[in-house]
Amino acid sequence: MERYYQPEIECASREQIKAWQDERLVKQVRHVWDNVPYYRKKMEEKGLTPDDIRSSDDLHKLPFLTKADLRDAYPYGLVAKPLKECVRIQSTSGTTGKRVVAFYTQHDIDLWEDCCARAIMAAGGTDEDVCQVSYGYGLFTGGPGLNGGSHKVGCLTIPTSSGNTERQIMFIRDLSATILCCTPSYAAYIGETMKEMGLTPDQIPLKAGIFGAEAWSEEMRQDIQNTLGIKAYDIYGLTELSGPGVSFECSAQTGMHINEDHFIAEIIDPDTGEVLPEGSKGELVFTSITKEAFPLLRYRTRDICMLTREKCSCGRTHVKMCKPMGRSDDMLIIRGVNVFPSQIETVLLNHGYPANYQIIVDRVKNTDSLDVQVEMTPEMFTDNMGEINRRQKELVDGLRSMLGLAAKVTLVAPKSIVRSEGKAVRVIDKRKI
Ligand code: DLL
Repeated sequence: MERYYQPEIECASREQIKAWQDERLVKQVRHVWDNVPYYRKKMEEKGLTPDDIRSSDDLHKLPFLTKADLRDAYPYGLVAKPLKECVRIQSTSGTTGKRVVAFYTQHDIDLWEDCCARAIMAAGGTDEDVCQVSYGYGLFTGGPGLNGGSHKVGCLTIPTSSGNTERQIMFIRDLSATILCCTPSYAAYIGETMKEMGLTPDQIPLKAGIFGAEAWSEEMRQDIQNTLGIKAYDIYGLTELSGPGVSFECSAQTGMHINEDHFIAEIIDPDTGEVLPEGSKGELVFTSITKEAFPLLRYRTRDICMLTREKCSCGRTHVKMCKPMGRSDDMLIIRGVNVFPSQIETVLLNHGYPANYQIIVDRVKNTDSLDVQVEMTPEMFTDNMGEINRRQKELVDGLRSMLGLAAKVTLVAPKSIVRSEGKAVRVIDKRKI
């Protein structure tokens, strides 16, 4: 039996959804115009005033927002409520330049948690369930979002956060966790560890998993489902728009319903910015129509995706997005952490290395690995292993503080990294996703 957290919204008629979007967009544009000088200027540059936006049909007239805007406006330039009314920030990984800091009022948190509650109930969750949240807690949105959703559903919530896999397994077994929330790669790792411990799927009380924050394939879904003996559901979101729960999978497991009463989705051509017809593959753009503190209009996610309004067997009427099929920028997601190659380059250059390096990403035993190979300058070059180890460790520490991630660093001899005649190939991503 399909379960809904807010059936009257999740299964509303298309006309009703459009009416909500029309009304909320008009109100949101006015709110942003009145309270965010940064966006007002962008609208003025296009010759727009709030009167030009009369319904969601006018959305295409509005300017886009990008990560570069978030950077320019960092930290408060896009905040639309007095800080006194904001109660929380969440943030992506990375240092100031690339860091996204999103602000929330209590109302924003409430709606975000509703979205996560919808995802948990779509995965079959009820107040009888024990939900273990093994996404990271803290600045990352995964832990806090699913934690809030789990409370709203009334599940007994186990906030383990990520890491300490044996303890995760102990709690799953001792407290009979029925729902697991974490990244798909961590779910696979937990599954693998259970297998090594000699546990079979029928000895594991879990029945469902809600996995997202990174790309994962259908093959990986099958693998996790078989090892843990569960149904594995996808969940999507980004910090800029609140976090997990922008969209989520239902029992059909054929794409994620976007919470259209809170977000309007568009697909655009990433090169021209032109809005593409339904069913086309392009860059996903979102407008948040209910957020108070950090309302983003036409935010370019850089995720490449497709939308479909085909009728879904679950009864929900909200548009579905497919699994993101890649990105239109160079961002890598490694163990759930967003990494830009330029951040790695900054660390290398700050330590006196040349820009001759290669970043090799792989997935070994379901865990992502990051290997950075860097050329030494002729002056640095030495066969003293102690000195090389010291230098490597210095870079590992530098990368850890920049990215919040453990990387392996290998120093190589001058001129040993192949030079390219065109664009340098800086990143080799060997993961098969
Ligand atoms: O990853 C929020 C989240 C937490 C989603 C927990 C789901 C579960 P960010 O760290 O800001 O937020 O990263 C956002 O991650 O633009 C996508 O490229 C990628 N992403 C998120 N969910 C999925 C998914 C969180 N289900 C960026 N499949 C997004 C593929 C995903 N990629």
